[in-house]
Amino acid sequence: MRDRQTHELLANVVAAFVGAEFDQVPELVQRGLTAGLEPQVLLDDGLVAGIREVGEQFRRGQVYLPEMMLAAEAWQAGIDLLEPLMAGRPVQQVKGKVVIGTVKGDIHSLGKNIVTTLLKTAGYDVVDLGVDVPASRFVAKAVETRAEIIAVCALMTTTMPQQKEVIEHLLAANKREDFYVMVGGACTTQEWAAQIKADGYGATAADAVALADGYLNRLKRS
Ligand code: B12
Repeated sequence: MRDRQTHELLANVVAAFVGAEFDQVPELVQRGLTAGLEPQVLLDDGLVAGIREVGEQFRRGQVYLPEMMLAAEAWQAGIDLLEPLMAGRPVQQVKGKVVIGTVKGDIHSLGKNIVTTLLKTAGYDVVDLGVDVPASRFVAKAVETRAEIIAVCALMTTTMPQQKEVIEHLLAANKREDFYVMVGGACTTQEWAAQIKADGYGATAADAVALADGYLNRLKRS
């Protein structure tokens, strides 16, 4: 059970996003850290929950693009406090290589960056291709760097088909069996991943790590 103080603080982070009190976000995150809250809890139940609420307001026409951009800045200010604590552990041995990016036509980067940080913390060598990445580039980079895993982010219904495109490029190059492909991002689902024959779907950055660990274990056994 979470104590009342923790519950209140996390609710305040979400409320700061919803109420467009963006300068309060880093202050509240810092207060949470000082009170001993886990960075992962502040991320999942504070920052992620808050920015998603802003997305909902945007969908309902209650806020406009400039507010979403300010929300993204507030998110970054919060992440800047959390990230050094999350990526603290030096990794002894590299587990495997992941090529990651956000698909063509899509410039959302915040989720991809979190997935990248957590994968790195978990011991993966991550090649981050950035945003607006054409399907062919995912494939070319994975081949070039001899990665085991391709992680494909898409945040919009209009750009989700680009995840399928990555798989089609692999098939066309006769390289589908050479890589595990995992997909994620706000609008994607398990059903979508199954439909496009991806190897996995994750709803959170922690899921991305669990999926990657599963793939690497399978490779070790075969
Ligand atoms: C912040 C934001 C922006 C910022 C982005 C800033 C940046 N540098 O990234 C700005 C303001 C620039 C922006 C622009 C736009 N946006 Co926007 N944006 C958002 C918002 C509010 C939050 C996205 C986000 O960063 N979430 C936080 C992160 C942490 O969550 P996440 O990305 O989902 O990632 C998590 C998981 O999904 C998972 N994950 C992510 N990737 C992967 C990959 C793998 C392999 C795995 C396993 C897991 C995984 O791990 C992450 C951490 O847990 C969303 C709302 C929402 N519900 O997502 C809208 C949203 C995505 N945007 C939307 C739209 C429409 C736009 C614009 C078209 C608006 C416009 N009219 O111009 C433009 C698009 C420009 C473009 N071409 O890409 C819509 C998309 C609607 C749709 N269904 O298609 C949304 C859903 C808002 C809405 N409800 O309408 N946006």
